[in-house]
Amino acid sequence: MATAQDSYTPRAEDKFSFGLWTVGWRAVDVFGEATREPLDPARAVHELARIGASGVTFHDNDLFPFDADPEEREQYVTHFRKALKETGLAVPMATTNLFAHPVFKDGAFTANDREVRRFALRKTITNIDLAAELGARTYVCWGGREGAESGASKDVAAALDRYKEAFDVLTSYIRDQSYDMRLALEPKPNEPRGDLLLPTLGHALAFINTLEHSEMVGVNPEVGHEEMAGLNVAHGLTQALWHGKLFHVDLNGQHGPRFDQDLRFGAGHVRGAFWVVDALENGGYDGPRHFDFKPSRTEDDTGVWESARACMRNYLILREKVRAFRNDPQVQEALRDARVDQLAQPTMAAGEDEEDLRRSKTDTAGLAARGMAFERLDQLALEHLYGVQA
Ligand code: GLT
Ligand code: MN
Ligand code: MN
Repeated sequence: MATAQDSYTPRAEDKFSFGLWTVGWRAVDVFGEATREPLDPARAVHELARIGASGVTFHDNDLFPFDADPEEREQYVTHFRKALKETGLAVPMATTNLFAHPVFKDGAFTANDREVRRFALRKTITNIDLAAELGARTYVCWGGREGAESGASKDVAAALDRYKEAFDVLTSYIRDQSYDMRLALEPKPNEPRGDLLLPTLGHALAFINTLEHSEMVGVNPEVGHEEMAGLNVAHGLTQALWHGKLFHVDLNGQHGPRFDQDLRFGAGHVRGAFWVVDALENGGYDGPRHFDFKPSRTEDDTGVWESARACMRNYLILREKVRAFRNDPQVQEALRDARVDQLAQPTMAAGEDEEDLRRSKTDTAGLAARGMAFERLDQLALEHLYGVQA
């Protein structure tokens, strides 16, 4: 991997950010112990700045332990604040850990036990205050423990009522405090629960419509989570943008429907990653390019920073390829041959009504016989990706 400055060197305007929990992952998995030492958040901030990121994100308990008292908490936060000041790194987003502590074993906002739900809301509100103080404008809510393993154990309709109640409480709190902040729901189909609530972007978008301040709530799609559900991420991102709901994004890599791999961005489904970058770059998204990945368990500290750097590098490589694809005259011709431009045209002509439509004729045999020329168009995309078209 090139370490010298080249055209894949990140810049501030690329808006790359990383979660503290990503580079700080100690690689504890279901079968094995940690392979790496704990990472001091202040050191993470310095290293991220060194490799060219411009933002860092956190869960409350990435910064201070679950049981820290207010004084201890302040010490940890002060240490972090100092690193932010020294490096100029921003905090574009923050989130709450509502999944690690055993109290959340049956969920947080949708736990059957009311006391757990009240605690989860209190924990979130407390961290929203810190997020606002550090300048975060997006607050992510990943419902990792909101779900079930068995049928009767969760009254799903009641759980959705409580989920809605939680978002209504949080948005009204943010409004009351006049924080410049929006919430972003992160869907995931399963893991750690057998089945999670709001499993896909579509479920989340429909749910958001029911909220009291739905304009303050959008989505934070994660590449791997959508691919775990066998879905097309670029399509999902584009639909979220179409609804004006793409508030944030978690970029990483995944190989189809299996456990959540959280590979570095660009590893995993490479062809999907090409279209993810196209969807973001050409679909009007201007938020952070946030990486939510786990450096492989095989890696030491050096490997952690190599894989973090590679997330950004792969994004920039793919961005260059996407631009070349879109600017290629052969591609523009192939797009016309594939009649992609025609889709922008409304199906009904101006002033036309259903009677006019009924009277109009269609050459079904001619249309049926005509190929769509999609294969040539897709081959051009692949050739750009494979590096044989410049
Ligand atoms: C956790 C999860 C991620 C979420 C994070 C935010 S935490 O690591 O796997 O997908 O984005 O809570
Ligand atoms: Mn994520
Ligand atoms: Mn994930």
